[in-house]
Amino acid sequence: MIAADTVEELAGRLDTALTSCADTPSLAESHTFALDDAYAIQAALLARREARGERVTGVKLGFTSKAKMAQMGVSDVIVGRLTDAMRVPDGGEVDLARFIHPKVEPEVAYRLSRDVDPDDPAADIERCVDAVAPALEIIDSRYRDFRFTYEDVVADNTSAAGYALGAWRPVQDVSNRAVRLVGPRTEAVGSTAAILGSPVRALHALLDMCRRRRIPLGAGQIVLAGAATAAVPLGPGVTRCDVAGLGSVGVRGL
Ligand code: OOG
Ligand code: MG
Repeated sequence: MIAADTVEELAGRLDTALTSCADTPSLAESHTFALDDAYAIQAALLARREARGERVTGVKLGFTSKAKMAQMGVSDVIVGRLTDAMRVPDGGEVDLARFIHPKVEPEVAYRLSRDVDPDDPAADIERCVDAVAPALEIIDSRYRDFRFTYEDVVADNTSAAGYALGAWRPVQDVSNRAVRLVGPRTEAVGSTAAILGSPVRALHALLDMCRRRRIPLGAGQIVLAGAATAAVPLGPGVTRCDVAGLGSVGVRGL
């Protein structure tokens, strides 16, 4: 492990990039750190945000698509935290000036209706979710040109920057649903099958990660299961995500 003051220094660098909307070079350019360190930096970054009054609202998975894993040369998902400050109402405005170089991803969200006990080997995460919704995730790497190592992106709270949720539906099988992301100048088409074969697998991967990383999963929290297509730049105008049979959700970049 790197020293505790180095964890704080690196979290501080990312926090400054976040709050001043100014990118920072990859931490790996100047420091050698391992995955455990990266999650410690992420936790320190979250602690700073919570000290400013932000409240954790859920968790997100990243690299749940084979394409993204292959691109990063990894075989494991990453987990980050969502806060109330990141929430954008469905159809709500997003001030693009708050971000460095925002991109948007079409996702599926689950809602936890019960606490998940990470120490219970028989915990059944599927029974702890009661609703599912189409979602948009805004990612905004704090690193220059979105260039980062696997450890870098974990430290940077997995590029999490914003999210919007469509209407909640009763929990149902959402595997292999067509997904469309439509923006003023972009369109991406995919399937929920890109999310680990089926978004429900993301729930199981999440429980495994949360056990390993001691991340609590509580009733009322939301889970973003991961992107169904490649991310596209978020620009001015309306960007919507449609998930077949689930409905849609949109945000308006300003
Ligand atoms: C990391 C975040 C990836 C996803 O859904 O795969 C992610 C990044 O690509 O910047 O959120
Ligand atoms: Mg995502």
